[in-house]
Amino acid sequence: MSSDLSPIDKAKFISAKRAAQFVESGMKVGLGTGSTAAWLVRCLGEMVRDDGLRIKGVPTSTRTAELARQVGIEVISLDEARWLDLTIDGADEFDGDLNLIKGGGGALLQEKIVATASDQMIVISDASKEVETLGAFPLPVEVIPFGWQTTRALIEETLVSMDVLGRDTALRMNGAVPYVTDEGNHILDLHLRRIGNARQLALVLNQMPGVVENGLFIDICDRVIMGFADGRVELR
Ligand code: ABF
Repeated sequence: MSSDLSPIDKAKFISAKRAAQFVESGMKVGLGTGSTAAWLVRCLGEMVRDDGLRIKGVPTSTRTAELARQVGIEVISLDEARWLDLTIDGADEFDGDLNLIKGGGGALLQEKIVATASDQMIVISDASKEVETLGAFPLPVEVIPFGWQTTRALIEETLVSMDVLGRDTALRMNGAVPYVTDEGNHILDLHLRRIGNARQLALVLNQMPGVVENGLFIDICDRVIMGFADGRVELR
């Protein structure tokens, strides 16, 4: 790890390095998306190169697939793997029940599919992701392009009856054009500020026609490894 890393990058690296110790040869491993997960992929690549680690990696985005191949990890599809021993991924927020908000990186759909097809999911993060109550981070919701504005209006109507503080929604942009996910969908970011009942909101959102998936990961994460720039880790 180069010494000129920022404190937050050091913290992310420390959490990723500790999580990599849970990976053993022969495992099929879900590889997350985002800057923290990128540190994990690099750590595993080093273990493949220097320690003879033998794993098969299932990426959760095209950019993770590219990085995994670059560092020498054998990449297979989820369907080739069928089931995974372990998925390690980042998060945007986690609460005391280890429920998560994910999707800031735009990969929530593949991340949730891969994480739920795993015996265990470990989240790696710096300390800034730990929250009392989910919601300060805008909740990503993946919607199909067809009728997305109608879907957005339906979501806003539904939010009126939900236990949330904020109700603003925004189409995620990529510069001047709407952001497009690996599956060709759009993302609506819900600025809810505080989510009183994440479990209920996750169910309601996914009942709505036009909604593909939402960034609330309820009862999926088994363990969080939080890293600190001074080298410490805390497990949750
Ligand atoms: C990904 O990692 C996303 O679900 C989440 O939004 C992101 C966190 O990004 P970072 O690790 O760069 O803080 O799993």
